[in-house]
Amino acid sequence: MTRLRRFDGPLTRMLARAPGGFGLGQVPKDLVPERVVASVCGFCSTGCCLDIHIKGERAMNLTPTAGYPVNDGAACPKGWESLAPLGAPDRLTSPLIRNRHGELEPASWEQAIARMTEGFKAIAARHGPESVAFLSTGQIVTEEMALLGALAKFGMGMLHGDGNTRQCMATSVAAHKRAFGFDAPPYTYDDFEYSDTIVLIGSNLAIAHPILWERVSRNRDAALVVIDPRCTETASVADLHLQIRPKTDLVLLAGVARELIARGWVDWRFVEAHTAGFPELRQHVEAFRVERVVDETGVDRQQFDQFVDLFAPGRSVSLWWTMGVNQGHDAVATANGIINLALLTGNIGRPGTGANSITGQCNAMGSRLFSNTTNLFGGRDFADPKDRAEVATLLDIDVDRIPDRPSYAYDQIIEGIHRGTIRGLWIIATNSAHSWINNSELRSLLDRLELLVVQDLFGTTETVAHADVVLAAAGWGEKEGTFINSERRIGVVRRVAAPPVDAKSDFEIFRLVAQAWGCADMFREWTSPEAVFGILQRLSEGQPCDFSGIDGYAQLERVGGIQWPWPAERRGQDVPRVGRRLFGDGQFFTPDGRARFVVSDPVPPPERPDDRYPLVLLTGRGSAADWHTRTRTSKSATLRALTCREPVVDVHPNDARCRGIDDGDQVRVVSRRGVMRATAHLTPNVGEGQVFVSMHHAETNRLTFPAFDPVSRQPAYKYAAVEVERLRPGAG
Ligand SMILES: Nc1nc2c(c(=O)[nH]1)N[C@H]1C(S)=C(S)[C@@H](COP(=O)(O)OP(=O)(O)OC[C@H]3O[C@@H](n4cnc5c(=O)[nH]c(N)nc54)[C@H](O)[C@@H]3O)O[C@H]1N2
Ligand SMILES: Nc1nc2c(c(=O)[nH]1)N[C@H]1C(S)=C(S)[C@@H](COP(=O)(O)OP(=O)(O)OC[C@H]3O[C@@H](n4cnc5c(=O)[nH]c(N)nc54)[C@H](O)[C@@H]3O)O[C@H]1N2
Ligand code: SF4
Ligand SMILES: [Mo]
Repeated sequence: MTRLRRFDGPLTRMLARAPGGFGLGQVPKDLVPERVVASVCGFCSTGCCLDIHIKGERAMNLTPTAGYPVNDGAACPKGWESLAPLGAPDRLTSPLIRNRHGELEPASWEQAIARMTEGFKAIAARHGPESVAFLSTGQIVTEEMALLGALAKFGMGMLHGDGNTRQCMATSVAAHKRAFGFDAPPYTYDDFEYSDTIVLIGSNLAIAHPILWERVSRNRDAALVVIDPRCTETASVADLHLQIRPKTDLVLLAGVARELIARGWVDWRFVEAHTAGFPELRQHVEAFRVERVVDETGVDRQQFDQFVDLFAPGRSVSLWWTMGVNQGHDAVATANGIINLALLTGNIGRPGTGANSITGQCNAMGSRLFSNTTNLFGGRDFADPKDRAEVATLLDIDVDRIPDRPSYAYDQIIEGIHRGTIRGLWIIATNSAHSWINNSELRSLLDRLELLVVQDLFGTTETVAHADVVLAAAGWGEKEGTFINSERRIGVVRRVAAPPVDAKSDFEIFRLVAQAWGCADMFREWTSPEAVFGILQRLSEGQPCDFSGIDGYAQLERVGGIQWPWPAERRGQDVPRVGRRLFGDGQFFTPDGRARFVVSDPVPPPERPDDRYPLVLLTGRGSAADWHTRTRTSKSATLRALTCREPVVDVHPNDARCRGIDDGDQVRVVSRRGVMRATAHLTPNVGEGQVFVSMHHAETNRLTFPAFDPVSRQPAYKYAAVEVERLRPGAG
């Protein structure tokens, strides 16, 4: 197999050394930067690096960093437009407090923080420590989320805090822990280029991770399989597209496992030496005969056989999954079904292999390890007395300050508001009123809170509209710290611009809150992001994610980020240019070192199509230029020009015909929970009986059905029963 261009070729090295990046020879003189600062992108988890061009105090422009191991001089439209949101007119320039007339009005930091801390203290005094909670994010630097997690839980005594990572990665976390013993994505991006077979499951990589998609494109020899109910941008160029019925992946995966066992394509040496649970797997998959798979998934027999052929012994197979798997009612079982295939065929720990969950937000990986929400710092367990004692010693705090049980999950926090047990909520860097499932209900619950504090960059978000106190935050580019990307690479984010007048970094805000709460002494060592990085290194020591050998931000910057693990014994060693993967030695993080096969029977979705709501609603990313609730990407004229501003619903032509709907008609998409207006787009890219709406419209989550995976409690955004109706001209 020919290998395509690697990242450390001479051309790349030359470009990396060119002053201020590449191509500057053609740049007009007044735009030539005085200095260039490299900083990891603040949108997706790919973790590209961008060279920001600075003149005087102004960040003028950027070029993607040549030679950076992740993106080597490339960026997607969002990366290129990273600076646009910073100067947006709706940036918050000071905190706001809701006045007696119900209006948000500017306030000083002293007033806003006092209103928040006094309010939360009063609620906790009346209703106990469980009555105040926080919701955080995968979009601030690790140092900030760690400070927040320590402050809220150890300083302010909160028991419940979760984050938007629950909407995104909770399923992968649970599946990794069950199979590998730790939340450890095993791969390096290089594996895309080394694979003979690349399988993308519920991932629209071309849209959601364009720079990883580039990696796939470089591997021209691999067979690309896409498993998605829609013919996405990604699926349309696959060698094999399994256009599966939504939420039947588990049946397909079990059927493939059965067939592999029947063909004798099991890697016995690997299974015997490094796994546990094979007999249970074999027995379980017996029920998934190919006839059943064909019948339930809608994949035809020939395609099924072609798929299994691509697992032939000797081929390096990598299996990659994203939200089409994670956001389901039966998601963890499905993710473990994927891991089972990799283990069964020994496709893990070697180049071009792996059961590889691709992360979403720029720092979802940081939040999984260090937000101190469902896991205690460093992937530890709140319920384990040994783990609590360790963290107490490492942080020099009283062990009784550490809660002895994990937090409520996001949906349980919302449920707590409903029951009246949660009365104060602090939301940081997530726009729940848009992104949460079935959000009409959530919006009314936010109004029921005694005190809602929202910390954001903008005064115009759907969530800020419900706040009693708004804290004006500095954003990406205006502060520093580190992110961890999907391949476990820790990279540095730099301050390249000043925040608006009176906005403060989340780090500074958390320190002000600590001061006002009266627990600042606990954080005397947490003086700057880099000081906190040192604390996190200490917390990581001896854990699978150990990065205690990193020599500060300077080394990260010099070598293009470092993947964990990088323990103390590697301090001072050269960091290899090639990516590192886990499990090459067949040792997993379970007590006996063996990976686990995990099996369970598929469960049908809790809401099924019926006569009134006969169509299945799928939701997801709409374009490479839109980011989530668009608070940032809508601020760039370039990105706006690349996207659909108004909601569009993709409808199969056969479903449209029988409803009298033409392409471009105005329609209503209706579910049991809400209604949304949209323009109909007729396309066979959605399956018959299914429709698709992007998540970037605030109305989308009026429709979604609030089902949750029972293990990960991740919302099932990708299955709800709806109907689409043509609107008569003039009708509302
Ligand atoms: N441009 C852009 N990029 C982003 C983001 C963004 O907002 N905009 N967000 C980032 C974040 S946080 C995340 S989590 C990732 C998400 O990245 P992806 O998961 O790739 O994106 P989605 O579009 O949510 O879902 C992927 C696919 O799952 C399919 N799907 C739905 N149901 C099923 C099913 O039952 N089985 C299978 N096999 N597939 C199914 C959908 O049709 C969809 O094409 O993207 C990241 N990158
Ligand atoms: N229907 C449907 N819904 C979905 C999904 C889906 O596929 N379908 N996907 C889900 C997924 S995977 C995700 S990750 C979520 C994302 O959902 P959200 O997290 O709600 O989406 P964002 O728009 O990224 O919101 C981030 C907020 O933080 C603010 N912000 C940005 N940077 C900073 C900062 O540095 N500090 C502070 N304080 N604020 C900042 C932004 O202005 C914005 O308001 O949506 C989920 N919702
Ligand atoms: S692929 Fe992700 S990390 Fe890279 S430039 Fe685009 S948004 Fe940023
Ligand atoms: Mo996400």
